[in-house]
Amino acid sequence: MAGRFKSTLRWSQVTPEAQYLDRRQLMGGAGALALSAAILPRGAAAASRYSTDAEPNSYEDITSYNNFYEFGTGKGDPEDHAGQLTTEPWSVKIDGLVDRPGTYGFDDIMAKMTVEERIYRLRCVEAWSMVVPWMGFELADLLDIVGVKPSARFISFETLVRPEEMPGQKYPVLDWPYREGLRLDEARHPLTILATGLYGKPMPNQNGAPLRLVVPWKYGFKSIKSIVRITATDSQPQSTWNMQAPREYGFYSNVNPEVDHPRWSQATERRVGGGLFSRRQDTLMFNGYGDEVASLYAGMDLQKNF
Ligand SMILES: Nc1nc2c(c(=O)[nH]1)N[C@H]1C(S)=C(S)[C@@H](COP(=O)(O)O)O[C@H]1N2
Ligand SMILES: [Mo]
Repeated sequence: MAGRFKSTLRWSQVTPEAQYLDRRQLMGGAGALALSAAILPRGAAAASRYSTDAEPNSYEDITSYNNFYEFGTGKGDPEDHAGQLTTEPWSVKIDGLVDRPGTYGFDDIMAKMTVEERIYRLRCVEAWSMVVPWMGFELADLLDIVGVKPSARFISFETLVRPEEMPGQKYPVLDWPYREGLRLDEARHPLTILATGLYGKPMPNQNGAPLRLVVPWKYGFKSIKSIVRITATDSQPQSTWNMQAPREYGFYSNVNPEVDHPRWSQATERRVGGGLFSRRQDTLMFNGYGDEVASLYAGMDLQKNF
């Protein structure tokens, strides 16, 4: 049986998720393990459960149409300028309410993590979207390694500040460093990953090398790039776009077709690369991840907590 499948095949192409779960339940522990080990590398089998089977955008689309204001505000600026960013060596300072604070080398982190493919929808607050085959690991796995103290309620993130290599940082377009934050339960959710690559390759600089957050049910700006600091805190952290325009960008920023941006509708989106005459698509609540994440917001007024 093994020979029928290429090792690069994604689980989502082999069998739908429901069938996969059924089969696992039917076969029970040992049998299920043998099956997945036989036909797929470890990572690919694990990737399946959370990946969409929507067609990914091309590598070209994903690496040439970017938001990364550290390199300029144009969609082509990151591709033009991010090549000059030095990403080796790279380290991440992990501090705040953690048991093992410290400066962790990127390679040391990678040595402990299992990287897998996650094909996620990405919905920018500007009302365009893509489908990206990320490589990465669950943020929760890293949080477990450093040990988050019980008093922590939020995780905050910061991007590198290096104006010599990030020409956009020579101007006060945003209040550098770019900052983002999540509630601890959002940070620990299995859909939340630290991405280290895409299309099976290391992360292109314009997409946030070497390490960027991906939170697929939130607007794209929450998915902070080129992270150098992760902090566990007991109070809601500042976040860049929320500081910039609090009426327009909330702390939560969950994708929500029913809460319009003050200056445009969020009901529909344009899939990048769809061609000039392609129709706009309906935007889905929580970007289509409601089954997985709606419970995180039970009882909350999402019009107020936008
Ligand atoms: N540091 C940093 N992270 C960032 C941004 C940015 O300007 N700076 N832009 C955000 C926005 S608005 C989006 S839509 C996504 C885009 O990710 P992509 O270019 O990989 O598609 O990155 C997010 N992360
Ligand atoms: Mo965005």
